[in-house]
Amino acid sequence: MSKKYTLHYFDGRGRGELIRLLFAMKDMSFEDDRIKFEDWPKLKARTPSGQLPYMVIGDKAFGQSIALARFFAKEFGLYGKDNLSQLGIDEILDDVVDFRNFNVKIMFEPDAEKKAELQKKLEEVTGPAFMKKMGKILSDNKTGFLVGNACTVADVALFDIMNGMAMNPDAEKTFSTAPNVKAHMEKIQAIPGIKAWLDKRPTTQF
Ligand SMILES: N[C@@H](CCC(=O)N[C@@H](CS)C(=O)NCC(=O)O)C(=O)O
Repeated sequence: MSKKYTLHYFDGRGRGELIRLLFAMKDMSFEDDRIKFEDWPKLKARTPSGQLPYMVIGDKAFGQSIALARFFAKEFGLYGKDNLSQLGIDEILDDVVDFRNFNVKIMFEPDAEKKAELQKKLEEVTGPAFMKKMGKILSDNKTGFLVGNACTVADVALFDIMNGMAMNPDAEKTFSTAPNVKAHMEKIQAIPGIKAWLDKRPTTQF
């Protein structure tokens, strides 16, 4: 890991934060390029998939946040010990992506009526199902981590989305349904590298 790393993302946590958290956890340095919305149209065509985040590693650019997170998890020893552990980790990464996509869909829904319907579904179905599944994985695994007996990229990904959720006004209600998911969030945020990043990262809207 002696190459230069530059993460290009908007000035927000969003789909870029998991990568930042992995670097922070391992106290690794990277350049954190935060692109302004007004500059995005002219930069879009120059990115690997016309979307952010992407990352330049050495002299090569790569897109897709989860592919990048998985790569750094492997580099940093945060991707489990065997294929079965990695399957468990990948399942959780996909669950987190699905849950994030549902939230993003609500955020960008222009029709007020459809937006309210989706919000109701989030509160009554999708959110509780996600919390229930994560809570069950944690209670079945019994180590305080999602997979195996050490922190993996799955724990950091769940932490990232829960940390965002904790900023919502109704967070306590959400966490009351899965206290072990809240305890997990608190455990991951106390990891020294993560805590140091949370204390110094810029405050952003998303
Ligand atoms: N699957 C992609 C999705 C990337 C994505 O949706 N990026 C959004 C920001 S979070 C974006 O670039 N939006 C601007 C655009 O599409 O022009 C990933 O995980 O990297």
